[in-house]
Parts: sequence; structure tokens; C-alpha cells
Amino acid sequence: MSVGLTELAVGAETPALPAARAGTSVAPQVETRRVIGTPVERKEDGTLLQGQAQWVDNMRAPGTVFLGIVRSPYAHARIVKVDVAPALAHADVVAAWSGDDLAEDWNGGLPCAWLPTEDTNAPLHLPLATDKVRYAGDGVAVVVATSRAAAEDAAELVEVEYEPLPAVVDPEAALEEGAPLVHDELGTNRCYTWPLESAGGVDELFAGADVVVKERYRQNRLIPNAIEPRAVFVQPVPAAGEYTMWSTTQVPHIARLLLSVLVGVPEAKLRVVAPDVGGGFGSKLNVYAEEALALAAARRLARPVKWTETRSEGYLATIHGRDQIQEIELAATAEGKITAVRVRLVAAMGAYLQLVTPGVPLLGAWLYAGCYDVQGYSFECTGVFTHTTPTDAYRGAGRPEATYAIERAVDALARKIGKDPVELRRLNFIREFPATIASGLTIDSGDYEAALDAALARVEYGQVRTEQAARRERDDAKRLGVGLSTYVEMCGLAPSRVLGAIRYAAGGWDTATIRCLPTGTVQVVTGTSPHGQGHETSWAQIVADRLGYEVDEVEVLHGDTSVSPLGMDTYGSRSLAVGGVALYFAAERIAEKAKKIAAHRMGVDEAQVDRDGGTFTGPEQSLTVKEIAFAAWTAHDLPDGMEPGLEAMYVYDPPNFSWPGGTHVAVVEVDTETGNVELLRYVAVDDVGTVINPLIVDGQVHGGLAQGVAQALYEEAVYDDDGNLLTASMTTYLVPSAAEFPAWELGRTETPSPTNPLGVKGVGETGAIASPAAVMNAVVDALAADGITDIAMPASPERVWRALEEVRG
Ligand code: MCN
Repeated sequence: MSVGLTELAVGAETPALPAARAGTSVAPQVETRRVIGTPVERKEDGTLLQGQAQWVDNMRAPGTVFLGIVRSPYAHARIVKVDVAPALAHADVVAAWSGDDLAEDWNGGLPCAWLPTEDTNAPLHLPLATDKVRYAGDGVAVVVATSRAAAEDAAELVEVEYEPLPAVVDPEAALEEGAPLVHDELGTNRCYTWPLESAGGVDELFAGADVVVKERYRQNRLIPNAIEPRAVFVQPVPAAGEYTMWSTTQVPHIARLLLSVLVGVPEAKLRVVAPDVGGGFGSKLNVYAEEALALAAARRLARPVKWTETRSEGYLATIHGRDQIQEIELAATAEGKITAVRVRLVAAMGAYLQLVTPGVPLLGAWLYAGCYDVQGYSFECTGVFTHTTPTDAYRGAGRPEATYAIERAVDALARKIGKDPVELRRLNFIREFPATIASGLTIDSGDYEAALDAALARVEYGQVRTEQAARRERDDAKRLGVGLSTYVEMCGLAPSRVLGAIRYAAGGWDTATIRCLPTGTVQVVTGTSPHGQGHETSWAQIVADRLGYEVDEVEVLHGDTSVSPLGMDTYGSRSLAVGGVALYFAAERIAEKAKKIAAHRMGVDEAQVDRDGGTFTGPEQSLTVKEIAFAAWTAHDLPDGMEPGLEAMYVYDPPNFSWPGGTHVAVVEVDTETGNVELLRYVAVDDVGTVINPLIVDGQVHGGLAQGVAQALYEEAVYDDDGNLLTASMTTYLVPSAAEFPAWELGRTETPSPTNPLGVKGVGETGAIASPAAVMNAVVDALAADGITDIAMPASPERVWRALEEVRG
């Protein structure tokens, strides 16, 4: 199926804005900026740092029972027999069920909300397997016991007879004729093929190009490592048929809807709470088997049920990220003007489709020409089932992959035509905004050259090149490399009609409610669900700024479907650009009503009242929003027909994505004797539009950089040919610590987004998106003179050393 988006005229519904909106560092779009833009310390940190956070695993209720999941040791096997009787004989076991025992509890299977084409293969994915297991870690039975330890012990007593079958773990091998099938009934391992409508006469541009580069890259499979493992706790009220589920989820609203359908609990009877959630990075943007099992068990047993994963269980049963093979071709003129980009992806889905598994590569589909002005564009992705843990969104989701491919390929082109990678980028930058790019979407605003210049000045590019040449000259075993990544990404997911056009099952709007309480404080109810991003602080800043409260007077409530019934949650760096903007509009609604009340109480015409933030001034008198909130509450003297109270809600559907961009520069030292890569310096100049809280933004960039550099240098999930996860713990899956990183050097340019009145763009994923390319370009740059043109991620010492051995002969 072919998808074209040009007809959507993204950006057409831009709200009316004050005049000066384009260019770098223009004036902020909101008139008052007393609180927006200041580095307020995070309100949530006291609770987190003093051990007063509410983690799911700390929840207690009398009579709680615990789940232990029996997981397959095989990547592919027929289930011959599951005997739970030995587990049931355990003194502390309350119940034990096989997949067949629970089959009647499900309406369909675990949900996938994004089937990119009409003919996408979406095989049934039951919370417990019944016929076959399809990856090591696939659940086959569940044991319920009165303690977690007993549940884990008794799970080992369940006797499962397997008939092992051959497995396939490599996505290209899985497409070959005769490969073991993950889902027999499909007759193929292909999940879908999704071509983006090709634009601009790609074939002709390639045929007429002076230079063509063709590159092939592998996106290593990654394992998310949120600091808090996954956990779920369900408390039923059996007589009422009601359930409250506390879950370590990023998506309480989405989870409520989908679990209600899957388990058959009416949506209005299911409350999902995401209390304090210790990170997710996409891995908790899902509806998991264990949530469904806990809910079904609570219904069957009429008791509270809890499950908490161990870290090694999480490595098998929580989603993985990336695992794609990329082919990218650039057509260019002799001087390096890129005319067309052609991309083919093979993306591993893993054994089943989780919530957005097939959609992840599509999130990068529009971005493989990066921030460059190209005429022709063609993209195609094939999703493939393999006998591995399902993949899904992991910080950046599709966009790190796109950035990696185009940025590495631009460096390859620079080498081929003998041009400095900086100059090649300058030659190709998009310079006019809004820019409708060849892939069909419209970039709101940007100034790529400003970020590039700032980054180069900071890193002292000329000096680094001089030092690099000097080291080569004296044949220093420690080569120096410098790598750039000039990126643009699309986040702030997303305009609902675009999501509809690309067959995502839900909308992309979000909600905010502001409730001005009579005694001078405010409650904000948001549909976003932060799990480390500091919304309690930055949302309070927006309200404080717009309505004249102190930050500490604003309480932000979130992550509970009973408190905040409407929301689309937190992922895709969407929360500020959607939920934060909803908050801005809700504040405007408050101000509109407050102004009417102020005029009424002053006995003047509304036109005679001026607003400055939360202060309303008439000819003789001023009233603050706090005073007006009290008057609205007593309702003793309101304009005729006006509703008492000062409360407003806004549901905001963004007219466009938001498009952060910038330049990252990595400087590495590569030891040609040991293969060790040391990241010496890392400069990141990001443009995320108007900044609400620079402290939080810096923290977001730090975290993203750590994950992106980890992908480039350390982390990789490795399976053997039988589908055993060889990197099944932190001793073999190398999660770096702060000790492996240099002090990040951050800078910013600021090009406000013209599509929202705050001018904001997302920041949550920029670091992870830009950095793998910068680091790997630096590694290859260090070794280019030795004849090396590519090293696969992660650039481990062994990999680098082997590559050098090969060229040394
Ligand atoms: N912000 C700001 N000014 C801007 C942009 C953002 O002050 N111009 C602030 C926001 O107000 C918000 C924070 O930065 O407090 C992040 O905002 P945004 O970019 O909208 O991203 P989200 O809040 O939607 O967070 C999602 C994003 C994603 S997709 C992943 S993955 C990720 C990330 O955030 N996972 C994280 N950051 C994480 N941080 C932590 N600690 N833990 C995770 O799991």
C-alpha cells in the first residue's frame, strides 16, 4: 500500500500568532515570560530523593497474591503438554493455569494499535502461548501464590513438555525461502511491506547523478533499562465488578481502554493508575501480557494480585528496540548537492506485534533525507517476524535510525568526493521555512546553519582537525576522529488526522484542565503521564507564567484515569508540544472568564480591563486571578447566567508535528592497538523551540545522549542461532555508567515553532536521535585514513580491532 501525505496540508490550522515568529532567537511567543524559560528545580525530586515515591511494587493490600510466570527456555518449540499439578501441590500456591486454561478469559489477543497496511499480518498474540512458543521468554503458564518467592519457586514446578523446533533470529534470513516460520498459519515471516509514495522522479535522478553512494547499516538490537522494573498490582472490588490497576506504565489511558477490551472489564469499571514510574524510554508504552494476566487473575480469584519482573525476566519479556537493516543510497552532483535519497529497510518485529511494533520504522520514514533539501525521495520498509523478543518503541523510535543512515551516508559522500563533511552539509541544508520536504511533510521552522556554527565554534573544529592531522603525521597509535550529526526529527505526536492517514488506531490530541481553587492554589489535571520528564514542574511553570501564580501554588495531577479520565499519555516527545500547549489554551479560557468576572465586579466594560498574566486592571482597580477565583466560588456576585467556579478544560490536537533540530559533534580517540574508543568530547547544540525549563531540557538531553552513545559504543542484544539471548543480564549487556561519558557540552539555538502559541518543540528524544551518528562518524573519521569506511554498532574494542586487522592484511 502506498501512503501519500501531501494532501494533508499539515500546518494549515496554525493558530493566530503575534507577528515575529521565524528565524533564530526571535522574541518568545508569549508576552509574559517571568517563569517560562527559568531553571526551576524539579518539584518532583524531593519525593523521589527522600524515598517517598509511590512505586507499584510498594503497594500493599491484605490478601494479596503474587504471579510467577513460567517462561519458555526455547525460542521455538511446540508445546506438547503443560502440567500445573506439581505447582498446585505447593503449600503456598493458590492457583496455576496454563495458556489453554485461560484461553476463555481473552477477547482476542494482546493489542497492536498500528497495522501499517491493510494486509499487515497480525497473528493472534495471547498473553500465554497455547500451541507453540515463539521466543525465549514466551509465557506458557502462570502460578499464583501467597508470596512472590513462593510464586517464583512454584513456577519452576510446572512441567512443560516442549518439542524444540529450529529458530530464525536474523530478519533477512527469516525472509529467505525455507526459513523456519514464526507463525505457521501465515506461510511467511513477512509482516508487511510499506512503501512511502515516492516523490520527485527518484529513478531519473539516480540515473543522471554524477555520484551515487550506497551504504548498508545495521541498527543493533537494544534492551531498554528503566531504573524501575515493570510491575502491576490489581485490586478488585468483586461485588461491584470494579478493578483498580496500578501499573508501571507510560500509558494509563491507552492501557485502560485496551485491557478493558482484552479482558472484558467494562472501561468505566477499570481504573488504571501510573503512580511514580521510574523511567520507561518507550518500554512502558505498551500493554503487556502480565497486566492482562494480573487483571484476569484478580477477577478469577477476587483477590488483589501483584507481579514484579526481575531484571533478567525483563531482558526477555519487556520489549526490545531497533534491530533493523538499512540500505540507503544518495544521488548527488559532482560538487555534492544531494538530489535524491532511496531507502530500503528490513525491520525485525520479533515474534509478535506489541502495541506499535510495526509502526516504529514508519516514525523515521519521512526523515531519511534529514535536514537536507533533496528533490527525490523513496522509502520502503519490510517488517519481519523472527524468533526473538518483540521489538517496539525505544527512545527515538524510528528517528535515530533515520538520522543514523542519512548522517553516515552524508559522511560517506563527503569522503567519496573529497569534501569536508561540514561544507557538504552547508551545501545541502534546507534554508526556507516552513519547508515541505520531499517525503511529504512540512517542517515548521529551523535554522540548521546557526546550530552548526555554534557547535563548530564550541568544539573548535579547526583545531581538532589540525590535531588530527598532526597525529596522523607522526603515526600516533591513538587516532583522533571528529563526527557530526546535523539532525532534524519529528516529534510531538501527533496531528490526529495524520495518524489516521498512516493507520494508527488512535488520535494524537491531549487534554488539560485548570481548576483555580478558592484559597489561592491551582490544580492542573493533565492527560500526559510523566515517568521522569518533570511535567509537575514545567506544567506548573506554564500555569504560573500565564496566570500569575507561584510555581509552588500549582499542583499537577496525572497518571490516574479516575483523576484524569481523558489523555493520550507520554511518548514520542509529545507531552509539551501537545499536553503543554493544551494547558496554555486552558489558561486562556480561565483568563477569558476571569476577565468577565473582573469587569463585572469593577462595574466597567470588559474592554476597559487589561490583562497582564493573572492580573486584571480596570480604570480604578486591579484584581488578581486568585481573588477572582474566590469570587467565582462564592458566586455571590457573578454576571447573570455565568456558571460558578473558575475551571477550564482544553483538548488540543496539534496541526503539525514539532521539528527539533541541531548539530551534535563527537570527538573520539581510537586506539589502533587495542581497538578501544574513547569519547573525548561531545558538543550538542539543540533547537527545541521555546524552552520552558532549561534545567529539565539539559537533563533530557543528557539522558538521551547517554542512551545514544550507549547504542554506538556499548549496548547490543545478541542471540545465538537457536534464539538464546546471550546478553541476558547486565554482565553481558553493557549499560554504560556516567564514568564512561565526558562532561556533555550543551548549547542551544531557539527557533520557536510557529504551529503552537508557546513556540515549543519536544526534547525528550533529541539526544538519542542525534548521537549514534555523531559518534560513529567520529570513529570512522578517526580510521578513514587507515582505509576503514564502516564499523558496525556498537563499536566495541574487538570490532574496531578486527576491522583494523582486516585492512592491515
Ligand atoms: N521541555 C521544555 N522545553 C522544551 C521542550 C521540553 O522545558 N522546549 C520539558 C518539558 O516541559 C518536559 C520535558 O522537557 O518537562 C520533556 O518534554 P517532551 O520533549 O515533551 O517529552 P515528553 O515529556 O513527552 O517525554 C517523552 C520522552 C520520550 S519519548 C522518552 S523515550 C523519554 C524521555 O522523554 N523517556 C524518559 N525522557 C525521559 N526521561 C526520563 N527521566 N525517563 C524516561 O523514561
